[in-house]
Amino acid sequence: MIKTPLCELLGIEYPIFQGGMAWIADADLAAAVSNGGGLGIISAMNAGGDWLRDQIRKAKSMTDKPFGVNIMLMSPHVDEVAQVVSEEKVAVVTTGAGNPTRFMEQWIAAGIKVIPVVASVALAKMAQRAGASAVIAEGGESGGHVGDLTTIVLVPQIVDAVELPVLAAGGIGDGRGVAAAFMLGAVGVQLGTRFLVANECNVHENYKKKVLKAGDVDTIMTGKRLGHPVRQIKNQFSRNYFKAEYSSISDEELEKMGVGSLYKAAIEGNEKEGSFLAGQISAIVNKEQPAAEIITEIFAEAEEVLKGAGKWVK
Ligand code: TUI
Repeated sequence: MIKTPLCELLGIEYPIFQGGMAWIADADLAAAVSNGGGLGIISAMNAGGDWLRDQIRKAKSMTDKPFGVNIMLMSPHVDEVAQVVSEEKVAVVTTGAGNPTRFMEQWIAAGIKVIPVVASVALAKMAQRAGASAVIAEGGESGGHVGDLTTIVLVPQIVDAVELPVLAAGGIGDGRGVAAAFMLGAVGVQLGTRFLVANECNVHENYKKKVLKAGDVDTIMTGKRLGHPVRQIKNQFSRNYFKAEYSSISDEELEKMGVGSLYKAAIEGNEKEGSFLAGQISAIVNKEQPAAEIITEIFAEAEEVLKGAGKWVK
């Protein structure tokens, strides 16, 4: 059995979060992960407050276990969804793609545990000062909006920089990854890509197929020119976008190219025009299975790896 301080902090059985994937992580997936003993997370993405409130209430009806909401700080509705999570008193709020400190006092006053996703030591320290309960150190192997540093480099630096529990994210897809994260000083992990192919995940079947089929070099990073680097699976859209970044088109036109592309991927399954955000670990994600089984399988593997971790020590 693997137990860490994160389990006690949140009242969860396994120290694992499901990443808050925009247009993908809804109440069905979050409840399945929480019922499986991890922490399920609903993504507030670019949605409005009413949609989020419905999803939170739906998840509450599907599980008695704690779950979280991920707030994407670049969302045009960020103020509204920040208010909704306070009113609904969700157990945990994770944040991404920005600095959450201006909202943290409000969330903490509502009894919410705030766990920001950070891609740098500076933001981790800021989160600690603002009252975070833990931080998620996410390396650039992950899907979606990514920072510069890799997980293996970022996690130990964040562990050294803060006194909070640290979760590792980015490039983790099985028990070996979990064991490695623990070796770096993390006490928990967050996985997105592996949960994307869970049976309970409502993302379009074509999206799941793309992740299941992807090989080692099948993701690409786009968006650097506009300052929002994003990792996604190579296809017609991402290749064209990548090329456009190095052409003479204006920033405005480039920005326009990306609008609606994640919706096209996640909801419509449009293989050519969609933006299929996924992590580099897609290459080892090869089967669709229930969320609860993903969790038990990963932790059985991690336990084996960790038990054997001393084998080279003579
Ligand atoms: O946020 C994520 N992953 C995401 S957000 C997203 S939606 C989106 N789509 C297109 C473009 C941009 C966003 C899809 N995937 N992960 C957590 C994360 N946060 N990774 C990197 C960061 C980050 C980066 C810069 C956090 C803060 C930051 O700057 C902080 C500051 O000082 O403002």
